[in-house]
Amino acid sequence: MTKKHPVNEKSKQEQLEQFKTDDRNQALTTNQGLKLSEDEFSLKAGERGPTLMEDFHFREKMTHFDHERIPERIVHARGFAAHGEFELYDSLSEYTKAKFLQNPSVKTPVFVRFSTVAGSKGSAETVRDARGFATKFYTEEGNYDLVGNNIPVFFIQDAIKFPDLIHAVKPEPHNEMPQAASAHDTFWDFVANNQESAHMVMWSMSDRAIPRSLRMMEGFGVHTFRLVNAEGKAHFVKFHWKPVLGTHSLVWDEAQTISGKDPDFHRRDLWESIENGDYPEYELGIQIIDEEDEFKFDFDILDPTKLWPEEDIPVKLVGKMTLNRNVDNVFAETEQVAFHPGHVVPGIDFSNDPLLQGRLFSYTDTQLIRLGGPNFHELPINRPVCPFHNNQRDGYGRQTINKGPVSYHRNSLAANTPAPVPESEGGYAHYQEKVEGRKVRSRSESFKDHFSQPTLFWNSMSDTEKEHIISAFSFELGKVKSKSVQQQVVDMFANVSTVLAKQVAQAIGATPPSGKDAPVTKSSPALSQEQTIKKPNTRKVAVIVANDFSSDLPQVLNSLKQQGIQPEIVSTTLQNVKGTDGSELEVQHTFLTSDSVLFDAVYVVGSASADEKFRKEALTFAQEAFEHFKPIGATDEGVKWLKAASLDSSPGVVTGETTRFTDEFIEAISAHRHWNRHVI
Ligand code: HDE
Repeated sequence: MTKKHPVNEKSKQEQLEQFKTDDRNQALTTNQGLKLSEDEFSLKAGERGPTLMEDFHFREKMTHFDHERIPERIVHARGFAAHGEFELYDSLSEYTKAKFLQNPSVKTPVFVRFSTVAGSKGSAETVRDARGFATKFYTEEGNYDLVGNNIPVFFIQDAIKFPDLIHAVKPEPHNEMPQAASAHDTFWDFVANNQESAHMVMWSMSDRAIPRSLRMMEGFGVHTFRLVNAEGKAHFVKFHWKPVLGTHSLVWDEAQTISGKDPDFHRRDLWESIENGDYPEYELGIQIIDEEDEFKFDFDILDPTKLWPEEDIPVKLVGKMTLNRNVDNVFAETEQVAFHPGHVVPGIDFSNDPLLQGRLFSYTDTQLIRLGGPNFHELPINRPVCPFHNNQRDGYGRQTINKGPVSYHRNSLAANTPAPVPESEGGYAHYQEKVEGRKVRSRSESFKDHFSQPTLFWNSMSDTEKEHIISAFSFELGKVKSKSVQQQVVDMFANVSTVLAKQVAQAIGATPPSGKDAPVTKSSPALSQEQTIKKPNTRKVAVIVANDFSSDLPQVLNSLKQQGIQPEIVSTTLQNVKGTDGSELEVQHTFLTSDSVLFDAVYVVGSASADEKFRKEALTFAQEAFEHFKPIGATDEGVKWLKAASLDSSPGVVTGETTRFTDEFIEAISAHRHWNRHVI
C-alpha cells in the first residue's frame, strides 16, 4: 500500500501550523527567495528617467497585487469564521455509524463560517437577511460539512429555481440597488409569483433575520438527511444547532443604525468574544423520523419549505460545539474554505429533497470558478485530517507531488492501488433506497400546501413578535414601487393571516383583504424567541461616567463582571476618569466613537461636576436604549437626569434609589428587552 500522506497524520491545528509564516524580523525577499536591497523605488534610467522593464521586483510585486482578489461567493459573500471543536454527549450508534458520532471522548476539530446571503463581500452585517451557518467537521473518516442556515426552511422547493430567486433578491441589474436588502420590487415580485416562498418569507420578516449576535442564533441543516447505522438501518434526520446563550435579535431601528455605526458588528462581536475567552457554544440537535413513518405527517418530509414541529418530533441534543480560536488570516481560511453538502462520511446520507439534490451539484461547480481550479481541496483549510489518495492529477495550483508513473484504475503496475475499500472496512456505500418512477418535470401534490406552516409560524409568535413582522412587511413593501406587486403580496399573505395582511395593506395603501382568520388550532412555542434561554453573560453595558464619580461605582462594576456582564466605560475623552476617592477608571469609548446601539444596556452614572453637554450626550444614550427596550440603570447624578427626562419609571429602568440596585439591574439585563415599556 502507498504510504500515509505526511501532512494528514497531524491534527488539523498542527496541519495548519506548517503553512503559517511570521514575516516579522525576516529579510525582505522576492517569491524566489532573492534578498532585496530596496523596496520603495522602481528601477529607473536616471533619477528622473523612465522605469525599466528589467525591474523584476516591481513586476512581481505589482502582478501579485493585481491578482489579489478572487471572485466573491455568488451568495453568502459576506462571511466570518472561527475554529473550534465538537464533542458528543452519548454514542449515536443506534442511528449512525459515522465515527465522529460514536465516542464521546473524541474531540472533532471544526471550522464554522457564518454569513449573510444577499449582500456583497463589503456589505453591512446587521441587514435583514438569512444567515449562513456552515460547519466543517474534520473527522478521521474525511470532512463532513453541515452547510446550514439560521432559518429552518427555504424559499423554494426545487434547486432549478435558485438562480431566479437569487437574481430577484440581489441588487436590480439596471442600477445595482439596493445593496444587501430584500426591500425592492424584484424580490417581492418573485415572492408573489412563487408562493412556495411564503414560509421562509415569514421567517425573514421576523426577528430571526436580524440576530443580535452570531453567538445567539440557531442553525438548521434545513433538508431532511439520512442517518444509517452499522446494520444498514436508516432514519430520516433534521439537524439543529442550539446556541447555549439562547436565540436573540436586534430591533430593526437598531439594526439599521448599527449598519452605519459599525458595519462589522457581528464579526467584531464573534472575534472579541473568542479573544476574551467567552467561547461561543452551540448544542447539536437531531430530530429523527423512522423510515416507516415517512408518510405519517400532514406535510411531505422531503419538502424544504416545511419544518418538523419540535413539539411533535422532539429535538434530541447530542453534542456541543465550542468555537475557541480565531483565524490567523481571513483570506487563507475564511475566504478559501470550500463547503459542500456532498462532503459526507459513512453513516450520513441524503434524501430526495429536490433542493438538496441540486445543491449536491452546485457547490463543486462554484468552487471551481471561485478558487480557480480542481485542486481547492489541497488548500490548508480544506484538507482533511485523514489521508487522501486517488488517481486525480495536475490542474491549476496542484500542490501534491504524486510519485510514480501509475495514475489510473485498474492497474497491475501498482498492484491495483489506490484501491477501493469494502463498506465493512469504512468505504462509503450509498444507502440503497428503492426508487422508481417516470421521468417528469413536475411538483409532487404533497408539495403544494404553501400556507399551513407559515400560519403555524404566525400563530406561534408573541404579540411583540407579530408587531415586528407587520412592521418588517410594511417597511419592505413600502420600498416597493409597483402597486401591483404590493397588492399581490398583500393578497398572498392574507392566506397566512388576514390580521397581518390588513395591517400591512393599511401601512402601504393597498386594498385590505376581506374575511377573518380561522380559529387557531395549533401553535409551536419552540418557534417563538420569547421562549428562549435568557442569560446576562456577555451582555455589553455602556457605563457613562464623568470625573468625580462616586466611590461605590467600582464595586457595582465588579458585581456586573461576576455575572459575566461586560461593562465598558464611555465618557467625553479617552482620559482616565477619576472618582471622588481618587480611584481611576480607564475609558474605552467616547461619545464620538460609540453609540447606544452598540450596547445591550446603558448605565448612567455621570457626576455632579459633569457639564450640560455631558448630560445631553448621556441622555441621548439612555433615550435610544429606552426606545430599543433595553435595560437602563442609573445611580448618582444619573438618577436626576433620567427623572428630568421622564425616563425613570418604566419597566427595565432601574435607579440607584433602590437599595438592591445592583441585583435589580442584573435582573433587568438578564431579561434583555422590556417589551412592556411604553414607547411612543
Ligand atoms: Fe447554498 N450555495 N445553495 N444554501 N449556501 C452556496 O456555494 C446553492 C441553500 C449555504 O460559508 C454557494 O461556496 C443552491 C440552502 C451556505 O462558504 C453555492 C441552492 C442552504 C453557504 C450555493 C442553495 C444553503 C452557501 C455559493 C438551492 C441552507 C455559504 C458559494 C438548491 C441549508 C457557505 C459556495 C460558506 C453557499 C448554491 C440553497 C446554505 C452557489 C444551488 C437551502 C451556508 O454553491
